[in-house]
Amino acid sequence: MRITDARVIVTCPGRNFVTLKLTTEDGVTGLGDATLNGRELAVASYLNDHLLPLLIGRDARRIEDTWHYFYKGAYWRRGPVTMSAIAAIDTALWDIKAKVAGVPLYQLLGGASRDAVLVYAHANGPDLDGAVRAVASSLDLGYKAIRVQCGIPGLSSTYGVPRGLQPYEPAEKGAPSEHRWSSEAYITFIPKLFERLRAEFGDELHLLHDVHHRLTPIEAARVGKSLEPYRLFWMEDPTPAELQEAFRLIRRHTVTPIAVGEVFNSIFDCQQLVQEQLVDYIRATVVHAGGITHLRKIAALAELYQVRTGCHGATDLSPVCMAASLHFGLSVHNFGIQEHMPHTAETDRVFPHEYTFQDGYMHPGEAPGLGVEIDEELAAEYPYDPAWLPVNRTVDGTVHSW
Ligand code: GCO
Ligand code: MG
Repeated sequence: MRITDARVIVTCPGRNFVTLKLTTEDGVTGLGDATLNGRELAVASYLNDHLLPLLIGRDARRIEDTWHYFYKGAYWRRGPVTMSAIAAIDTALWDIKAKVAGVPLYQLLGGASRDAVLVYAHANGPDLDGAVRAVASSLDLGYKAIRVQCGIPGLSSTYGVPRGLQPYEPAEKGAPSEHRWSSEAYITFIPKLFERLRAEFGDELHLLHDVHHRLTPIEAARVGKSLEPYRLFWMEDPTPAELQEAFRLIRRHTVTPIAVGEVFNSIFDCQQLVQEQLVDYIRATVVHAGGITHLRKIAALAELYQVRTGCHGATDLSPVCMAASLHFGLSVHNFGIQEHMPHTAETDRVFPHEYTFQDGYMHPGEAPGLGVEIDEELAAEYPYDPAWLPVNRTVDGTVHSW
């Protein structure tokens, strides 16, 4: 079953997405997400200029071989651009294989390990009252797990908190905006947020929080310790994970569970954190970590150490990635939770899909393959529109992790 056509579709139905569409000689099509927020065209070029000319004519059934052909064949390894491009090919090939078999993809991944996939919502408030209101609305929608971010007194902008009434969307048109940050202000304020939330909503709700790589290891340890009374489901990205042994220090001081991995691209990024049991959830995703094939290997490594999955699922990961994540999450044994930020109506129209949300859980549906398609005519009405993620500086003007 030869691949006869491979096309990269770049579209901006509210935000930019890069999608790979493969077609076989029998006319079967498969989709893969290749979106890398703020660096979209680098992946499009990597696919168009370097991978797709070698993909045409290959046997679409040889998923594992194709993965290694592009990973080892490039000589240059890893990195978000390379791994997102390989992920897109891999996901599209799994889509094709499942469509040909006439089954939803999760059936090829071992079948369902659970009835549905627990997802967490985002609740963002400009202040404590706003955060409480945002959590209440997510509860009304049926969510059982909610990630809460809140404006910090004294800081004019904070990660996760939208400026107006629109849902949070960090990439902005024009030049990157600059945020100001104070770890001191954050560390003092954040326990007050979760104290209030437990007082308002009780113990049953799962509460999550994203530190977004901003603290030093000892600061992160202090935050984890101060949040212990509020029993978080997880504290995400407490410190940048390039320095993996930093997590030993955090672990020595706190039992607040830790989630890391949305910027990881390969199993080698996860290895030390998993093997030393320095994290509880690994957040690598289909699109940025080499596709279904590679993410299953990461999950298998994590399973040995009782580390569970918690795939990244922000709006900059397309509905194609969301569908793939749900098939993965439904089937993998050590699934933990899946992030869910609903896409805009325009995006959902460009990517009609079978997955559904009900009572805090999602299901990928029973359509053969991924259960998501792309309306190419509609996609063409939304041309690429460059946008950048913000840059962060501490209050004295020093560049800091965003
Ligand atoms: C999350 C993430 C996102 C990222 C975004 C960057 O936990 O959902 O941290 O909000 O910032 O995906 O493009
Ligand atoms: Mg995050």
